Amino acid sequence: MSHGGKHKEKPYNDPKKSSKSMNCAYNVPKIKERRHAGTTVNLLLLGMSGTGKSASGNTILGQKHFVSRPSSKPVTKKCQMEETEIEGVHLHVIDTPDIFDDDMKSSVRDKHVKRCKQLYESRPFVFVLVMHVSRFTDGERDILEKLENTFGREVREKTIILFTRGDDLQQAGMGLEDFLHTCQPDLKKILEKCGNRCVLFENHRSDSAQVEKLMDNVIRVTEEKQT
Ligand SMILES: Nc1nc2c(ncn2[C@@H]2O[C@H](COP(=O)(O)OP(=O)(O)O)[C@@H](O)[C@H]2O)c(=O)[nH]1
Ligand SMILES: [Mg+2]
Repeated sequence: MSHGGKHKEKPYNDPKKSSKSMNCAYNVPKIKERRHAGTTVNLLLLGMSGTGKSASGNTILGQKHFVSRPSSKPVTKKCQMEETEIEGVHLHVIDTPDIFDDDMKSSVRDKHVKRCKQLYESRPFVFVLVMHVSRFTDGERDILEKLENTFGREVREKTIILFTRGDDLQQAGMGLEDFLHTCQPDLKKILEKCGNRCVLFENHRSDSAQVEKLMDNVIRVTEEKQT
């Protein structure tokens, strides 16, 4: 997967449309005026181990910078920041370990949280909550509350949900909208609290439309923040 170079050249008003399966359930208004061109946005990838944070980070970067592999144990052990430029926006992509892992010592968790805060200190920043599209676990039911307790009340205004394994849906003949209409009430609530900002990724594809969809949401969050 390698579309990093392509991103650097792409203008904001790229009229390219994405495939149906990667559509966000709630239409994001196309931002006509890209006020953030030339600025830096910090993207913090958060979520449970194995959901695909590192793989999604690599998809965004268009290069395999983060270690991502199947494992019953957490693979990512510390926060790692990599940079790219997409549609004129300089992105700091920050991969994290699962900071809500019950097996993690609170002193270690505090260290990671401190590091995350340091990394996104320079605003604007956006939280990308990564979830496996076909697995909503008990540990994720109150994940938004945990994030708010950790990073503050503004989390919900700045969070985009990124569902991974888009091909699972496609193989079942479903689009993201179908999935969202039938998903668990607790997941629906999380989405609603986050302004229904969500995207679907398939990290085994180098489809740049999914990254463009994410960028639309990133810009939306950063613009909302400024008003
Ligand atoms: N099929 C498929 N596998 C994925 C996707 N995203 C992640 N994975 C796989 O899930 C496993 C865990 O991913 P990883 O990025 O390490 O998860 P993390 O612990 O959240 O960082 C890896 O084997 C990935 O290849 C996806 O979109 N589709
Ligand atoms: Mg990881």
